[in-house]
Amino acid sequence: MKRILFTFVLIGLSAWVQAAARPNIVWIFSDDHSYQTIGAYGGRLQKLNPSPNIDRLAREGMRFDRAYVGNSICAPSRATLLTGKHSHMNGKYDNRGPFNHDQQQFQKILQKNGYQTVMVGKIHLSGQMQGFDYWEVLPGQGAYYNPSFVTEEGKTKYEGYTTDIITDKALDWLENKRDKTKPFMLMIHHKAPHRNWQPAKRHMEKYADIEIPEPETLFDDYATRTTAANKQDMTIDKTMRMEGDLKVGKKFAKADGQYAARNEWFEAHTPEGKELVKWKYQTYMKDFLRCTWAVDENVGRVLQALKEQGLERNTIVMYSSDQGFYMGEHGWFDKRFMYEESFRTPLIARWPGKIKPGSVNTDLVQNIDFAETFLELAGAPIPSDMQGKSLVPLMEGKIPKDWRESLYYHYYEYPGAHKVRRHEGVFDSRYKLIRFYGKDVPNGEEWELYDLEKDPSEMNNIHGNPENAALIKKMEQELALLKKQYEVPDKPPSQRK
Ligand SMILES: [Ca+2]
Repeated sequence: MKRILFTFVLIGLSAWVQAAARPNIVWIFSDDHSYQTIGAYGGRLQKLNPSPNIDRLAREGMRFDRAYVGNSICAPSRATLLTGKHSHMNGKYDNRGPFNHDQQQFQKILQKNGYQTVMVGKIHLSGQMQGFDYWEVLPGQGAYYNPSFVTEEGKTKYEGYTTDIITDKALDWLENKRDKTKPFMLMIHHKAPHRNWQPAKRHMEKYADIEIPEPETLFDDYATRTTAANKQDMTIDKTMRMEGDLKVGKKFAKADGQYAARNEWFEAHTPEGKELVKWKYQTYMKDFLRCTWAVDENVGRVLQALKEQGLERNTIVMYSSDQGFYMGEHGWFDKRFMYEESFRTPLIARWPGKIKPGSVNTDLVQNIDFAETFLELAGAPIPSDMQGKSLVPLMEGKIPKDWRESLYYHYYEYPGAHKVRRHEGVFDSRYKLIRFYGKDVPNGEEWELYDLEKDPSEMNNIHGNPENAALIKKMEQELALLKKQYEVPDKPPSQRK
């Protein structure tokens, strides 16, 4: 009996040592959460204290100031997250096409290397997930209230606010269902704050009497830009819907609380022209921030649970979003463009004992890097066909000498929602060269060039200035090099009619 007990203790001990040696990973991923609405990133909204828990993660960990995506739209960004590859390599170009779940994905490799893998929330890739010990995801975009979730067994509906329920499920797994002898990868994917920005009841009155600062570019006239910026369909002015987005109209006339007050005010004042745009901006921003409040509170719940379970020390917690979003900059909402607000995304990581608290990284990182980062954290092999670089050295403050100096970007969903023309481009931390191409682009191709040092808001396209000829040539060469490196096919997939 004693011997059996001794053996059990030994097995338990070795499992414990193994688990302790390799960190757990908690990956919290929201949908469309702009860095402008995260306090740790500073900017015009910081004084509203919009994200106390995410800010705490940044204080205790590292904030990445130059984190970017390769294709600024929901489903392709998620495909890149799982595969560590640009859209042209994983085949998920836009929100419409299928995702091939049979392909290589990092979580399958983690699972083979002894990690428990979990995905809860929004993934926006139809079909059965693979490589997860437990997955429970929202169908498509999912609902804000009383959502259905899909598992291998089918669909089930739950009551409550989706951001809370996603965390409930993740914490239930963490507390009650996991195998405590194994390290884990827990992916908590929020639907919020995606359009149409429906807050939790408890946050409906937040910011009610506050004037949200406007961006300087709210009334951008796109004077120096090419066709794409001039012909898009994503302005607060023309595209944002009164009822569907701003909850003003018949459907909400009999609502209570915030929506009732909003409808009453609107009927009494009926703003027009610029005043209407300003009112829409305020209303949009408040609903958006109310949604991010629930996300932030739920980040706090996860941090608290890790602490209570003694997991804080050996768990790396990362926070990011599938891309950035326009908070009225250039008069827009939505994403898609290679301009900063949608190209860039928040990225924060806390890893006690490894990441120096309060550190800031300014190297160019991209969402192709996430898969390799997870694999290195787990000590798992990294397949040579993944296209990113592990961020672990950056987190440890050991920046490799050959770290990349430019990023490749390519947006494909045209024709499509919001009418953003197809484009690709290169960014080197200072200059950004963008090539719009294809259907509805005059002469099949148009170029833009920005100097982010002199023009951080990207209001001044300098591609037409003759004195920039040498710079343009250099950036074109860099773009060609990146396309070769990432094996971008000469011919992009054909555009739908
Ligand atoms: Ca998104």
